[in-house]
Amino acid sequence: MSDRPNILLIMNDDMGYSDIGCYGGEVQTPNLDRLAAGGLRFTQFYNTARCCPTRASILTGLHPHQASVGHMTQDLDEDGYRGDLNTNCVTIAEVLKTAGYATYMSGKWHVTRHTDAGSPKHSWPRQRGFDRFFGIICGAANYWQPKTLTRENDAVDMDSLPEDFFLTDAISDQAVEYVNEHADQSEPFFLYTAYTAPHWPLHAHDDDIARYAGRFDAGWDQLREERLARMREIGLLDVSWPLTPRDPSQPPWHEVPDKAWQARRMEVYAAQIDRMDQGIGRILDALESNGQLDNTLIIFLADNGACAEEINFTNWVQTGTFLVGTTHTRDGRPVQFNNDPAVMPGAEDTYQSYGIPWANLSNTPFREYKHWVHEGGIATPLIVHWPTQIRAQGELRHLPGQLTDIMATCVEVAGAQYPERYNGNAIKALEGTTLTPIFDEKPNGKEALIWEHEGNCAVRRGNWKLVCKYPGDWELYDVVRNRTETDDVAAENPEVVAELSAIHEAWAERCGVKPWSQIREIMRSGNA
Ligand SMILES: [Ca+2]
Repeated sequence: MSDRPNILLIMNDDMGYSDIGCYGGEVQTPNLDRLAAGGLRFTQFYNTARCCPTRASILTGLHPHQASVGHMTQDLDEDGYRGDLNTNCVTIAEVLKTAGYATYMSGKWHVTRHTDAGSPKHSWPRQRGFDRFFGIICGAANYWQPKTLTRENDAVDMDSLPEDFFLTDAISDQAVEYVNEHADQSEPFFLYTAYTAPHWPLHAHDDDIARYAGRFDAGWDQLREERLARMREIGLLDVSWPLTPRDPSQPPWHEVPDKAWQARRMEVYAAQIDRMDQGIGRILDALESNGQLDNTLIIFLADNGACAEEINFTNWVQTGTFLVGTTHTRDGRPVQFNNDPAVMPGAEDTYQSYGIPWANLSNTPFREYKHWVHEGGIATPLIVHWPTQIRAQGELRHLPGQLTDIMATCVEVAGAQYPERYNGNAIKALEGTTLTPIFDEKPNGKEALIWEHEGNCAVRRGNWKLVCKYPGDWELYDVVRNRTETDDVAAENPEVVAELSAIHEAWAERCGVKPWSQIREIMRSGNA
């Protein structure tokens, strides 16, 4: 086996900053905690607020719009918004293949608008650098019968799957199989494992849910305080940063009428993450038994902050505008869609989300959620584990980083060359900055971090973060003094606002970001 490391990139879907155990949460994640204890936890790493843009950015080392996935997977008539990875970018798999890596993917793709089995597959995993693929091409999926389940380039027939098929387990099992199949190969591998958990719907196994029975009965107010205390003790947060207030749309816990249903929502969500962690444990076991655990760079993160969407889309299902999948279980029972307190979520015949109040807990101590670029939308855990190169164990790293840095890091540790041309096409310059200096607690020279999603914009440079919630005004925070964004100092610092907003404007121009009003009009008019 080569001295160059294997790379295992694990990303999950719609999880808050502080859900997992080693970031202060209630969810039992012994395997992620083990990686954290044997490696590093970044406290200020950022995704880009939503599934598709994040996946485009992490795969390519570019900002989402540069890869033509500035919004979701619709063609919105602008180059930055084609909903389909373009040919002026390369994926990590494409680059590492040129350096002799074997490349595998298990999980959710979600960077193409061509999702049907009969549609063009030029931007499917196998055509974008992966030797092997198993997973789903689209987003949000029923865990027992996911849409667009695909092996290599072919649709998987649900009838060919065992009765107890469950997507989280299938993603884990496939990753284990790749690791084991690769064991006698001489080249290193890149394995991208993209879980859909804990994205809605709230689907989990009874025995996993049972482990959390009563764990959330204290309610969101007390649990947010408890998390804050644990996070401060771990050192993730400066003790001077105040906890953000409870989401103003939500009642205090003591006034909540449907406490049993509310608690159950969070129990199922916790069980979804727990199940993923169990699978990660099996992948780590496979690496270990093949003697590959120490020389594998393992990176774990979430694709966006906790999701506050309250599911109520009966009409969408009926009109087919939002294809949540089949309306019946595999054995023919009708699925009860929507967040209905009369229906306890978790089973195959339910389809719910955990909603605003629990997303608010998931993102403790921050405010806002998936979609927005305040800290609750973009702050993610990032665990890095690589014993042969990273001697520090259980330490925290506070320097900031962004998704584009993952490509830069992979290119460096693999000894690969990021190309200027690929398949005859000019490739846009890499935007990321390698994280390896930060592994050794040294600055990596990153100048600014910049975001845009649905008109929500942010720039972070030095102590400052300029951020707006569309269509609102710029807010300015000193993130060293006030990372929880409770003290807006924009009015006192007009020159900083002017300087950072100019940086954002120039970046938007360079990366093909269009005004959200224009993009939204294209979506509304149906001219896409
Ligand atoms: Ca997501």
